[in-house]
Order: sequence, then C-alpha cells, then structure tokens
Amino acid sequence: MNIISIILLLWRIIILSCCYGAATTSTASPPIAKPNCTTHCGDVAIPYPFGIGPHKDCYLDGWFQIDCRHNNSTTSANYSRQVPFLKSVDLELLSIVLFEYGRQLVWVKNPITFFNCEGKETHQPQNLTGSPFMYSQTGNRFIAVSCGLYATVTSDHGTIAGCRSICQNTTGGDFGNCYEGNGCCQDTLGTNALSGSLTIEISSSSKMSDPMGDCKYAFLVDEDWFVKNFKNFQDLKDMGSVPVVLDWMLNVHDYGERFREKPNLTVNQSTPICTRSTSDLTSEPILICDCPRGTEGNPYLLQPCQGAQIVLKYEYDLYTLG
Ligand SMILES: *[C@@H]1O[C@H](CO)[C@@H](O)[C@H](O)[C@H]1NC(C)=O
Ligand SMILES: *[C@@H]1O[C@H](CO)[C@@H](O)[C@H](O)[C@H]1NC(C)=O
Ligand SMILES: *[C@@H]1O[C@H](CO)[C@@H](O)[C@H](O)[C@H]1NC(C)=O
Ligand SMILES: *[C@@H]1O[C@H](CO)[C@@H](O)[C@H](O)[C@H]1NC(C)=O
Ligand SMILES: *[C@@H]1O[C@H](CO)[C@@H](O)[C@H](O)[C@H]1NC(C)=O
Ligand SMILES: *[C@@H]1O[C@H](CO)[C@@H](O)[C@H](O)[C@H]1NC(C)=O
Ligand SMILES: *[C@@H]1O[C@H](CO)[C@@H](O)[C@H](O)[C@H]1NC(C)=O
Ligand SMILES: CC(=O)N[C@H]1CO[C@H](CO)[C@@H](O)[C@@H]1O
Repeated sequence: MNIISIILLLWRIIILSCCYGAATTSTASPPIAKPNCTTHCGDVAIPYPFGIGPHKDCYLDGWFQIDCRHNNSTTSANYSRQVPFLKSVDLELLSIVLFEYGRQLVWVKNPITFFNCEGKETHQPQNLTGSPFMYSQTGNRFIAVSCGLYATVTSDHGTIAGCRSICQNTTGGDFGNCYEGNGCCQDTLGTNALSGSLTIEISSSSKMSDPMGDCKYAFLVDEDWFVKNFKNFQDLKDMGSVPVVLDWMLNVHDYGERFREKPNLTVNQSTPICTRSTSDLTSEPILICDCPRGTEGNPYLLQPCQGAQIVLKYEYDLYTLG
C-alpha cells in the first residue's frame, strides 16, 4: 500500500466517522412498532412483529401478542412496574432480538423442574407445540442439580440431553461441579428435536443420598446467563425460573405473502431485505428480514430503513481497499 492510498484511506475513515455520526444524531431513531402502538412494557422494547396493542394490527398475529401485566410487587418502589408476557405460550419475556447472526431470538423465563423439593411444584418446560418458538439448541444448556442422579430431557422426537452426577465430597453450591458431574451435571442439547413439548425426568443412579437432602431439580438455561450470573444453587432454587433462549421463526408458507404485500418501495439501499431461508430447526422454509448493512430500522414494518447512503458507500470502499 503506497502513501497515497494510506492518505486516501485515512480521509475516508474521517468522512465515515463524520458522516456516520451526523447520520445517527440528526435523525430520530427509527420506529420499532407500528404507528399508535405501545413500544415498551416496563423497560423491555417490543418490536413488531411482536406487539402489545391496543389494536390487533400492532402484532402480526396471536403468536406474537405481548401481554403487559402488573408485576404485583408489594414494594412501593416497584408498585406499578409492568412485566411483558408472551401471551400465546404464557412465558415472561425478557428481551427480543429481531436479527443476530442470521437468527431471531427471544429470551423468556422458564420454570425450573423440581422433584421432592419442599414447597416447590413440578413444572415441566412450557409446551411450545405448534408455536413459532423453539428452544435454542446453541444458546441453552441442560443442568441438573443434586448428586447420584440421572437426568434427561426428552421431546416428542426423542432424547435431547441427559447427564449423570456422582456424590463425592459434595459440598453443594459450586458451579464448577456441574462440569465435573459431582453433585450437579450438565449437557449440551441435541440438534433436531427441540420443537414441541419437552419433559424433564430425574431418577436416582446410586444408593448414596445427597447430604443436602432429597430435593433434585433440572432446567434448560441460557448458557451465557448461567456462566455470568450463577452464584449458588440456593439462590437459583429460590428463583424458581431461569432465562432460556428461544428461536422464533416466520414460516414462508404462513407469512411470506404478507411481506410481499408491502408497498412497492423503489428498490434502493434503504429497502429491507427479506430472504427465504432454510433452518435446521424446521423442515419448512422460513422468512428472515433485515435492514441492509449500514442502515437501521425494523424491517418488518415494511418501511425504508434509515441511514445515510454515504456510510454504505465509504464502508464499501474501505472493505474493497483492504
Ligand atoms: C394514530 O392516532 C391518531 C390520533 O388518534 C390518528 O389521527 C391517526 O390516524 C392514527 N394513525 C394510525 C396509523 O392509525
Ligand atoms: C398479577 O396478578 C394477576 C391477578 O392474579 C395475574 O393475572 C397476573 O398474571 C399477575 N402478574 C404477574 C406479573 O405475575
Ligand atoms: C416483580 O418485581 C420484583 C422486584 O423487582 C422481582 O423480584 C419479581 O421477580 C418481579 N416479579 C415478576 C413476576 O416479574
Ligand atoms: C402440547 O401441546 C399440544 C398442542 O396443544 C398437545 O397436543 C400436546 O398433548 C401437549 N403435550 C403435553 C405433554 O402436554
Ligand atoms: C474427598 O475427601 C476426602 C477426605 O477429605 C479426601 O481424602 C479425598 O481425596 C476427597 N476426594 C475427592 C475426589 O476430592
Ligand atoms: C415496483 O415499481 C417499479 C416501478 O414502477 C416496477 O418496475 C417494479 O416491477 C415494481 N416492483 C414490484 C415488486 O412490484
Ligand atoms: C429509497 O426509497 C424510499 C422509498 O421510495 C425513499 O423514501 C428513500 O428516500 C429512498 N432512499 C434513497 C437514498 O434514495
Ligand atoms: C425494592 C425493589 O425491588 N426495587 C427494584 C425496583 O425495580 C428496579 C428496576 O428494575 C430495581 O433496580 C429495584 O431493585
């Protein structure tokens, strides 16, 4: 690379930073929801095709309807706090991602499945049969707590994950134990069986009983959350539910036509891109939309994405220069 092209490169970087900044500060951030629709529940942003209301047009269909419920917290500080629920599957919603590395994700709270735990009911993972939601294979882990157990999670299609723990010097409470299979165990999820309803089962695999008691429990959990936030098993048990990642998808057969009914945007670099895609999660082709590189907005609103063309151009130049 000679000196001229280095100067050229620097100049372009300056242009890029100048104009990118200008573009993002001079325009209001693009809408996430349809006009006159509520955009947030508590502090969770609800982008279309998800929606709260008040009108039916605010969400794509009943699967994506969000119910904004009162927290019911009795503490005055959080008296009026609102909590979003995915109404169709009755799960508390933590966040929605429209597009990340080619996937569409939501985080929800899913119950921990307890066995023989005083004051705890045995709730199985929520039944997602027929819904556009699926337990994410890559985002979640299966964890089972207690010693001398054999735990499995199965779907309608077979076993997804299973693990065995031993009872050796169990002190409880150490997260590393799950990876060693001592007093706790874990497994990654199998690839193609995550749709429908999941059932968690636990049986004793040894005669030794856990010095911590007979209470055993297991759950699917967002692996990143678990690694970052896990403190001890008692806190976890008190929570009763943990974050899990769900993939969500739009079936081309069901939704493709709706996105083709979009107003004929003159095709330019602001036009949202919808692609038909296949997924290892389902045999049906799915539809994924995104804003073109360098622009931002919610592609499902079928409005031009926002962002300056100059950004696209120079970004492109930079890539071709290198
Ligand atoms: C939004 O609400 C305003 C005031 O009620 C109304 O005039 C407008 O037509 C509504 N817009 C849409 C897209 O429904
Ligand atoms: C608050 O209580 C109402 C009535 O019992 C219930 O329908 C709602 O789901 C509760 N809210 C939450 C966030 O649990
Ligand atoms: C309600 O808020 C309290 C305090 O922030 C929190 O501990 C509790 O989990 C919330 N309940 C629900 C159902 O989200
Ligand atoms: C899950 O839901 C489907 C459809 O509603 C139903 O047919 C099935 O029996 C349910 N499975 C379980 C284990 O409840
Ligand atoms: C268990 O504890 C005993 C006594 O403290 C010790 O001798 C033994 O090495 C420990 N075993 C393991 C696997 O840590
Ligand atoms: C959109 O309009 C342009 C110009 O009128 C036309 O050439 C193009 O075929 C239209 N696209 C669609 C998808 O209808
Ligand atoms: C792209 O097309 C949309 C819709 O016709 C228009 O609003 C927008 O200004 C166009 N953008 C550019 C950079 O031409
Ligand atoms: C008392 C109490 O639970 N306060 C919480 C209210 O909500 C805020 C925001 O979520 C929390 O940070 C407080 O801890």
